[in-house]
Amino acid sequence: MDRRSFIKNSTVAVTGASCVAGMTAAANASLVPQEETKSTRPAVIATWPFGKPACELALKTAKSGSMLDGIEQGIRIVEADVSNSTVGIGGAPNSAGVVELDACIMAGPGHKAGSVAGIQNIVHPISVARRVMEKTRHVLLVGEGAKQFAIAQGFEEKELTTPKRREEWEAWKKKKSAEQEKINEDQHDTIAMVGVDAKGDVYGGCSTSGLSYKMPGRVGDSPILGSGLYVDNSVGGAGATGVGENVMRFCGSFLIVEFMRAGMNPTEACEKTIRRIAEMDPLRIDQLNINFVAINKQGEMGAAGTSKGFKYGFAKDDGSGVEKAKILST
Ligand code: SD4
Repeated sequence: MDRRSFIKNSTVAVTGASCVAGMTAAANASLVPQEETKSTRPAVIATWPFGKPACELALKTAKSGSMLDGIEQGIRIVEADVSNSTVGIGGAPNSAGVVELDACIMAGPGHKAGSVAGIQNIVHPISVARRVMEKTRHVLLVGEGAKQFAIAQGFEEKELTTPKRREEWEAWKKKKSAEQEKINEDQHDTIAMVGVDAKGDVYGGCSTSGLSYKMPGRVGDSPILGSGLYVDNSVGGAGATGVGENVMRFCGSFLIVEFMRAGMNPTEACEKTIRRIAEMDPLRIDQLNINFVAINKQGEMGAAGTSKGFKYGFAKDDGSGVEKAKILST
């Protein structure tokens, strides 16, 4: 059986089966003849069109150095862009007018990870997450502790709420009524990026200011491993953007990686995960606001989402670009 029919058959076997059956298929993952897949490594994929320049830099950095550096450097471009209202400096503040950032990074080799949540006044939370991974024996630092760690590591403190965002927040506060007090769920654009290097090692990172005007202290899926990002060096990686509450209750990125382990290609695994979430959640699929990107160890990439207009950026040896993701509405 060639790999294509093998995967098709595996997919049919998993589709419609219970989680337990899915995990049994996952346990049989070693049966997937992965060496038959044409490798397209190195390759990088990231959420949203702003992911394209980030992926281009990641690929270039990976080719001359390491994919881990590439992921960090790529995400830093987006964090530093003040015109981007959803990541890093210039990100939308919480309901109290304060920018609180979340980020995480994962390295496939050694299954290492670092993460920060609700960090204030630091422009590059992805780099702080990397320091947590490399310089501490912990995985996740939050709030003031994360900020103090960053300062001790030499990061500069900076005001992250730009005058434009302050103006928008003031306008939001003025007109907020009971109805409008709910968080703005349309304003969401996290960067989640996963890449595989020429050797087949998998890395990923994720960075966001979270949902705009969120409650102070609210943390979404982005810094939570298995939710906003997950990497398994024997399979691949996945990342999320959208309403974190609808991802983190289901370990969305972890589930995608498990479906890839069971033989699905990245797009099929993203789609299957969204359908699994939709089966369990009372919201309709088109109300979930969840979007995923994924890559497997061979460098095949894919994406699926429920937000109209969800796109992703990518870069590989034969070019880079922005593509529309598969959108599920029913
Ligand atoms: C969050 N998932 O904090 C993030 C926000 C986001 O696209 O992805 N926006 O819930």
